[in-house]
Amino acid sequence: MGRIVDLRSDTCTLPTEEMLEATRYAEFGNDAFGEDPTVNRLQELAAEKLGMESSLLVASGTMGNLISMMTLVKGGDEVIVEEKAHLYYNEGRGISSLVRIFLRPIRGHLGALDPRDVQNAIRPIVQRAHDQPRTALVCIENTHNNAGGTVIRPEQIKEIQEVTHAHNIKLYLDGARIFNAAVALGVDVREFTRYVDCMMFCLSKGLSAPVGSLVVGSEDFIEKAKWARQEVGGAMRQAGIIAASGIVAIEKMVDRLKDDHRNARVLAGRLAEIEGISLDMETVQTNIVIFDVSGLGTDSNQFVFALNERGVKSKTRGKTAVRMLTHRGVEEEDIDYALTVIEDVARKFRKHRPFYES
Ligand code: TLP
Repeated sequence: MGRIVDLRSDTCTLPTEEMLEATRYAEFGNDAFGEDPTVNRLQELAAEKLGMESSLLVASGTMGNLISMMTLVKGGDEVIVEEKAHLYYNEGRGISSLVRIFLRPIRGHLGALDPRDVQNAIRPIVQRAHDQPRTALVCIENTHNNAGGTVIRPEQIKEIQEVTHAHNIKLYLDGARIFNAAVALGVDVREFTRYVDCMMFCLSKGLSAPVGSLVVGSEDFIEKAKWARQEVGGAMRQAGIIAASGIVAIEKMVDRLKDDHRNARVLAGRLAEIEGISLDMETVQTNIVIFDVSGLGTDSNQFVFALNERGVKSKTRGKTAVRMLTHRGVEEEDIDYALTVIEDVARKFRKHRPFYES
C-alpha cells in the first residue's frame, strides 16, 4: 500500500507510548461508586486546569454536550447557538430528539456570535406568551470547527456573558478544542473558561487520548450531570483505563498543539496559491483548514474521492468545500507530500474542466 496522509480529523490520533504505559500501571476501581482513583485524579485535574469546581468523565464530546443539555434545559426550551456550531450542525438530531428542546441558530462572524444578536434573540420575559418557548441557554464553540478552527477571543466571550448574565441565562461552551484556542493565543485556558458557566472539552482530539471528554462546571452542575449521564448509559466502571491516557493528554500534550497549528498554516498557505482553490487565510488560526474547490470545476465529493485514491484523506464540508485537519499523526513531510498530490489532482481537474465553464 502506498503512503497515507490522514487529514480527516484530529480524532484519528493514536495514543502515545506514555499513555499506554500510564494505562498499564494505573489503579482502577468502580467509577459508578466514585471509586476509580485514576478517574478521580483526571476529573480533579481537569477541573483545576479549567478553573472550575468539578468535572465528569464521559465517553465522547457528543455525549458531553448531550448530558449538559439534559442538565441545563428542559423539554420545550430554546437554546441559542451559532448557525454552524457542531452542537447544531452535527448533534442537533440527538439533542432535539432526546432532550426535546429546539436550537435557535444565529449567524456569527468567523464562528463568533455578535452579543447584540444574542441580546435580540433572547425572548423578553414581559412579552413571553404561553405559546412561546423560554430562552434557556446560550452556547458558544471554541475553537469553532465549521468556521475553520477559529478562536473566539476571551473579550468576545466576556461580552456575550454580560448579555446572558443580564438575562439570568447560563452560558455554555462546547470547548472540544479549547486548548487549541489557548495555545493559539498563548494564554492560559482559564482566560476563556472564566466567562462561561459550564463546558465540555475533548481528550481525544489534538491531545491524542484514545477516548473521552470531560463535562466541567460547578459542583452542583456536575452532580446533576451524573443523573443525566445515568439516563444515557451511566458510568463506565473501571474507566481508569481511559482516564490514565487523559491525564497524560492534559499534562503533556497541550504544548504540542502549536506544531499542528504551524503545519496547518503551511498547508493553507500553499493551498491558497493553487489556481481554482479559494481559501480565506483569516480562518486558519489553529489546526483546521477549510477551502473551496468549485473554481476547479468540480465539487467537494469528487475532489475528496480523487485525493483519497492517492492516499490523501480529507472530508467534504458541504457541496463545494473540503476540510483538512492537522494532528500528531501528520508530520511536516506528510504535509509536503499531501500538497504535491493536491497540486497534481487540482491540475487534472483544471485540465478536464468542461469547456463551457472555462
Ligand atoms: N468533531 C469531529 C466530528 O465531527 C467527527 C471532527 O472530526 O471534527 N464539538 C466539536 C466542536 C467537535 O468538533 C466534535 C467532534 C464534537 C463536539 C463531538 O466530539 P466526539 O467526536 O468526541 O463525539
